[in-house]
Amino acid sequence: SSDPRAELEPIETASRDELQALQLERMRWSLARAYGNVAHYRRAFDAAGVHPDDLKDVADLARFPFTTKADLRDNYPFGMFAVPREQVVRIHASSGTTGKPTVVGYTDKDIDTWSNVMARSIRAAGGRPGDIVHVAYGYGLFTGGLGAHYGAERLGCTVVPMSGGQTEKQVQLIHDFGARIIMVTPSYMLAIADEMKRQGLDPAKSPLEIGIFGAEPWTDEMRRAVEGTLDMQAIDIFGISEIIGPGVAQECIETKDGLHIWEDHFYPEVIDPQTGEVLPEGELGELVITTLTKEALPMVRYRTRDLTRLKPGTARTHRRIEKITGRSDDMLIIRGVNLFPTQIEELLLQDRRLSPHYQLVIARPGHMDELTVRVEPAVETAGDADAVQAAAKDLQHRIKTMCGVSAKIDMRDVGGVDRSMGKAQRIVDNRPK
Ligand code: ADP
Ligand code: K
Repeated sequence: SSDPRAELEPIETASRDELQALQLERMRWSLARAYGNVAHYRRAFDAAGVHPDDLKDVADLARFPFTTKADLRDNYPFGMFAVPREQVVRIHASSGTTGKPTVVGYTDKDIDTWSNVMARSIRAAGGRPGDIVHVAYGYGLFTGGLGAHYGAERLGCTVVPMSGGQTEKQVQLIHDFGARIIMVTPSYMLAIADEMKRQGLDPAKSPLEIGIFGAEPWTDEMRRAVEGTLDMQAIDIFGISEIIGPGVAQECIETKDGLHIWEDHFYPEVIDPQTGEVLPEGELGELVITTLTKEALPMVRYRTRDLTRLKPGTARTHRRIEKITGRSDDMLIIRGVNLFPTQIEELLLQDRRLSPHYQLVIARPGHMDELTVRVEPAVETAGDADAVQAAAKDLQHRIKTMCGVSAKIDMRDVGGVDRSMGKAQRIVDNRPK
């Protein structure tokens, strides 16, 4: 049908009252199972002096303790599971830059739930049964590839399970198969677009109409650049392995303004990261999520460390989170000034002489941290040494005036900034450990 809203699931447009009644019922179930089946939760609830029966209203959730990544590490690998290991049909693990990975598990029903929320997400992004969906998120322990894959299949699409890497082949298959939708990190999309140009193809003429981009922060400037270069819609998807993987929240193609968090499965709160207090809707803070239906790995008030604010729903009544441009872990403090990598991304995309590929290198040659921004010129500018030098100088100046930080610019040749096939590594920390 021509009206995409005609295809919404009833729960997507349920009234707030209906949704909240469902949330309360499911939250009770989830807290009781966490308390009954997971030693960690029993200890934590007891220590906080709360019991699942204390939950009379969804707002009572604020009395329950938070769960953090450290809790998952302490219970590595399977200690947080709420079902016998034999009922776990799938394991994934999130990267974790240091030490042990964070392990997550799914029952058969969890995989079904995940497929459904991912199908709903792809549909909200404009996907339809019959579409060819090219999945360039990595397959494997990372949740991106298989999450996208199961969701696209559930929606009734034709899935191309390409995974990350083999960039030349990505380009070939996108064109030969006529993919309408690509699911990939925004940073790797840029690398694929560069490869199209290298092969003499005009990215705007590619068959792609919709990109479902997530797994890393990206800015509205990046959205405009990608939409312009590839003549496609760039839509944001948010996920986190501990909660389920991709498909926790999704921007819809109708508004492209904030991501609906699928509240029938994931209950959001935004807290003050310092005090832990729940903030009123609309205020900026740390996103905390409680799973309402997960069997294998219930998460109670999981601290995502992602910074955002809650906004009301639209035609879809599920509330939205504002586009996430920073995670507290990625915040640099350079001589007392806070800086998120996406602030640099924004500046780069405002200058046509520069490419959007970048990394922030932190070193401590003496007592103070020093920031070097590693960038490269746009292909069109690379041959003009004076223009490149001028662009570097302007960038340094704008970083100082817009972000308040003094930075050196390390201008590389085209292709000189490391490309990632998945999540971009924006920060290179060379400080002594
Ligand atoms: P990790 O990155 O911790 O190894 P995950 O693969 O589970 O593990 O990644 C989840 C994190 O990725 C989120 O907490 C968030 O920081 C980031 N992320 C995922 N999707 C988005 C998005 N659309 N925008 C910004 N950040 C995102
Ligand atoms: K196109």
